[in-house]
Amino acid sequence: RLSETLRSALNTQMTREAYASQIYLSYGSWAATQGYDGISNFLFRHANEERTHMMKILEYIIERGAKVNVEAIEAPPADPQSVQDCFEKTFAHEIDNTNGIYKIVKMSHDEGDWATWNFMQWFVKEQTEEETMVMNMLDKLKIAGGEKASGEALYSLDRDMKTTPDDA
Ligand code: OFO
Repeated sequence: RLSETLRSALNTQMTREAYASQIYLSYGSWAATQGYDGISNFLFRHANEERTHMMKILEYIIERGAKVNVEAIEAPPADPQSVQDCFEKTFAHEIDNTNGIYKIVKMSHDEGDWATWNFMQWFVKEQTEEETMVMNMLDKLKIAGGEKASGEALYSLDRDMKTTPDDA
């Protein structure tokens, strides 16, 4: 049976995934307002992916016969200042989320709850992919000129991101 400590940690992580979705929604809206439709489209698609992470944890808690508490979701941070700032903040957020995941992995290991430990391995892999995804976005932006990227370079980066797969 799921211990209360782990149930509560998983519940918190579930809410963090919902918060992640809000961040991507908010940054995606910002990007759309700035005219970056491709980046916006990418961020919106990713917001949906974060919701699926939230559901995955929610379903696991229920599957283990424990109670889910749907909590209030913190408001997303202020709008980014630039595309570079947007990608950097997204990266910092993913690192943060990875740390949250690792904490639960460690807790389940310490408790010898191997079902939860095993369940969390999917998230460990997913976080590596998400960090790589944002690093790739930052690399592409660097090639385009980073903070000094020309309108033309940003235009083609934006166009490319419309079709960039979520796990690219
Ligand atoms: Fe759910 O992985 Fe990003 O935050």
